[in-house]
Amino acid sequence: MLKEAVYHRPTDQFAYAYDDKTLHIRLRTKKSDVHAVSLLHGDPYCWEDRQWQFTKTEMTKSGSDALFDYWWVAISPPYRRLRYGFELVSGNERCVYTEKGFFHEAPIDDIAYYFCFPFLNRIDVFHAPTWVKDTVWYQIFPERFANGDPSLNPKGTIPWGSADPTPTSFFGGDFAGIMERLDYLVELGINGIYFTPIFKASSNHKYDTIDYFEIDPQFGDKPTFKRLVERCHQKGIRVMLDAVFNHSGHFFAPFQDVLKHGEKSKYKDWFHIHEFPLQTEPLPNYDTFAFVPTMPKLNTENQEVKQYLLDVATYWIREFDIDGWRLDVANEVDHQFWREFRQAVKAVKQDVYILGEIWHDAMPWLRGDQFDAVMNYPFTNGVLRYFAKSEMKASEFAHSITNVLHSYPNNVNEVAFHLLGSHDTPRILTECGENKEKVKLMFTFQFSFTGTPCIYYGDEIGLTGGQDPLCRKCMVWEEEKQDLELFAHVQKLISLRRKYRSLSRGELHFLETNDETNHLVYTKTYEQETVIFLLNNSNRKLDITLPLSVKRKKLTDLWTNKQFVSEENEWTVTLAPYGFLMFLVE
Ligand code: ARE
Repeated sequence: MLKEAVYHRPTDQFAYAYDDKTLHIRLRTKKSDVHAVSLLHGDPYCWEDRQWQFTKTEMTKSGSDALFDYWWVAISPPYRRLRYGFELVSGNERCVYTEKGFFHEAPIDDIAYYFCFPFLNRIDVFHAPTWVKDTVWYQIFPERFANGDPSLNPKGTIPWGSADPTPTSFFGGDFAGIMERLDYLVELGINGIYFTPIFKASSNHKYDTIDYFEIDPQFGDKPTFKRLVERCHQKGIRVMLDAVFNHSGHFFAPFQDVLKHGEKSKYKDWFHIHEFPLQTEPLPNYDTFAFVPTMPKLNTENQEVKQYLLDVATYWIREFDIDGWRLDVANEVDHQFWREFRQAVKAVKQDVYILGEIWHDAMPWLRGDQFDAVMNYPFTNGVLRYFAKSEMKASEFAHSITNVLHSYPNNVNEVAFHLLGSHDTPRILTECGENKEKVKLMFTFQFSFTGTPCIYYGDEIGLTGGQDPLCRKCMVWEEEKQDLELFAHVQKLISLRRKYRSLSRGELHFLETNDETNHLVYTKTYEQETVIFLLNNSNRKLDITLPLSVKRKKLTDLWTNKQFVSEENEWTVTLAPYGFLMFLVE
């Protein structure tokens, strides 16, 4: 047994409260090294004759990645407190792993050896709004979705779709246009919209805020936005806005005041200014987003700034009944601000969704005191590398997904925000070399995955484009230019996800990954429902023999609704190039 690879820490994704009564405990061991793990657990105060009394519960292997196996168990300690260790078996080697190291036998004379989950206090449990589990998001970049009121067009607006976008071009997208197109979203099956920033700002992307309490005039006004949210809610669509609290824009009044009055400005501590007078050459002498002089970083540790931003966050919920906040550059704002942000917005709307933009491991923000979820770009990267760019083999993809799932507690995974692309990444059809069959397979995987998926506007009808700003082309509304077959594919996936909860929930198990044929077989199981997925990520027709586990079962092809009973003998199915099958297994 490679003891150096055995890892547990009584926190984060290794030990957490799944709900108010249940703890999940995980352990990591070297891949294919340990073949049985049991949890030795008991109440910290449960002694008899000066000997600690523990129970032994078998743990289950929940997955493997390239290097490790992952083991887990759910425990509901009667008194909501736990001391525990692990018994590991590898071949004929058996040992006990505790916080104080490895032992041949479980020490029972002192629980100080053992890991401790001191107490399961309800207020510490990660709670996210459950409605997101049934939400399919659609990300709208308002400047490029639909121009419904040309009278609002900013100066220099060019005709809709008349040219590739540049960092400074305007095409006149607005709320009126979005309002006109809501039924298109309902037809697709969308029930959540994530708007990139809509507050008054200078640029076409609005991430350089001038006024956090005003709607940008090119989009409309507050009454129009209020009607838009009401109309969305009437159609069963939730609304999430983009909070740019890491930095403001250059023309944000407090920054303008500092530019004008320098050290005498009453706002000088609203920013991170290194020295006066302010300068932007050769680099800004104040903190900014990236090195962008027109995006001065806000000092969110300053009480006035904090109060101002918390007023912004609660204002748009209280006055316009929005349902969520996506937090821009969330990883560069201090944790204390986010803790107070969560308290403030949840006090106004208990089930508001808090989504952080973090592109890397985000465990420090997902402990229940800050975010409900993050934009799961590690998921995105794995999916793009396997399906779009063929940079990964099937087994590597399974390992990457397993690694993503074991980076967070299961209750975090259940509300995670999954995206294939966004306004910051090239279009998925472009990433797939304009092979729409690859895009369809990517969508199929995305909509079979637990969490809450998001479609970046236009991906469902085959928009193309490279890195920002080319990934922000105007939405195409002429049906003859839309890929309606792709639309229908996405629409059907959404309807299946609505009908079969094992798609939006439940455990994923990879049954087969074949690096020669590049196909995947995996199941999603939720309560009594199991769906098996077979994905052929290759340009060749493929015959696959169904795994033994589906023998003598009734299978319903969810795409065609055909029913099959798998025979005694081997049962083979044929997948088209980039084809897939999904069967309900009964
Ligand atoms: C534009 C160009 C840039 C150019 C910049 C120069 O796209 O290439 O360097 O102008 O001025 C907004 C606009 C962008 C604009 C940017 C700066 O939408 O068009 O850039 O402002 O003016 C990192 C951050 C992540 C951030 C991305 C862009 O971690 O938070 O960079 N995303 C948010 C928004 C953006 C927005 C801003 C931040 C600023 O979603 O739309 O940009 O408010 C790796 C790293 C990530 C990195 C990612 C993308 O994956 O892991 O950390 O994200 O690449 O670069």
